[in-house]
Amino acid sequence: MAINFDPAALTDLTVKGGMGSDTFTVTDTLSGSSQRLTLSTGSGDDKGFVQASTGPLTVSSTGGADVVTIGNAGSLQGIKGTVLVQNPPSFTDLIIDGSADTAPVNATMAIVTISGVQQGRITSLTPPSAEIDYVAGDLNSREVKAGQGGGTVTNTMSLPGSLHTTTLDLGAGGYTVNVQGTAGALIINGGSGNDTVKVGSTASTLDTIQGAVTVNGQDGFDTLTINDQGSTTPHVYTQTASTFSRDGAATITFSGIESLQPNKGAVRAPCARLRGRGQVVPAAWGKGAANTSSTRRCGTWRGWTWKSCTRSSTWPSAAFDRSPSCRVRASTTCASSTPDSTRPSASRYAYRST
Ligand SMILES: [Ca+2]
Ligand SMILES: [Ca+2]
Repeated sequence: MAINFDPAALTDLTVKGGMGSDTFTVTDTLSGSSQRLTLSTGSGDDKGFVQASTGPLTVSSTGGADVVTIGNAGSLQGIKGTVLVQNPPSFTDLIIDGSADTAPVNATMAIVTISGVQQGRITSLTPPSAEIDYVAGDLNSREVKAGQGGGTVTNTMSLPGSLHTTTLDLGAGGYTVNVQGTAGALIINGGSGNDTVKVGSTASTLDTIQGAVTVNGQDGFDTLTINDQGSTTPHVYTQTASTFSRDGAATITFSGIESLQPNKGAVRAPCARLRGRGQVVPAAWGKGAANTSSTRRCGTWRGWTWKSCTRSSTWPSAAFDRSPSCRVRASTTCASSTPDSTRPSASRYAYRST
């Protein structure tokens, strides 16, 4: 049964769904800039389709694993009023589908803090009068399908949380994607266009890349540029045929890339074992009693910062983190910061500090 009303007579309008798993389609909203339409989907696992908005729209939920799709047959041009998606008790999968739009875009996907709440904000995929906003902690995932006109998409931050993935599908358009920061996983599917993906902060470091980044270039000629040349702290870099990683930053995984351009900052050599496996222990260290866990020593020698360990032959030992960063664990206490003349009776490990 239809409920008819005069939109001009309403200050705002709230529609509350029931407990079942329902489907809601919003073909338009109220038209005043302060006339908010609020759709609360109820506690079921609901589906919401937002095809158009003229005034502000909130799609909320009282629970359930909802899926909210914004777009009308792949176009976001009908979204002229800002849409806010939230689901305080649970999580929503948000799909933003502009795959059929043909105009070039210069879009930004950001996460901003408003009154202490992390809120996502996507601008310029829609007409300029609208944003697509969401409460970051209320989303299970977000998927953005960009249009065929190409352009630029800047991702200043992705959803927080290791399980909360952001997927950006570039489709047929040729795009430049700037990945300036990630908190959770970000997957970029390049589609058939010729795409350029640049990973790194505005200061050209990977410090802000804390969620795994996956770049699938797919078809076309795709370029992946990794910018860490702004890093002044020496780092350990590891590159394989499909990954690039740096200590203190999340791994970048790639496929279908025709041009890979990694720009490294100051480089530090990875861990090395000074004794055993053919490594030479400096004679200056002399002979002495075995180190024990309570007498770990630290020192420097020829540009290496080293740490002596217990007699244990285990490597890695509890004192060391054998990751490429080779950080000495905080729980390890140095008995001395001066060169140690004690003979390393068992194992002595080091990393080159510069
Ligand atoms: Ca719901
Ligand atoms: Ca591509």
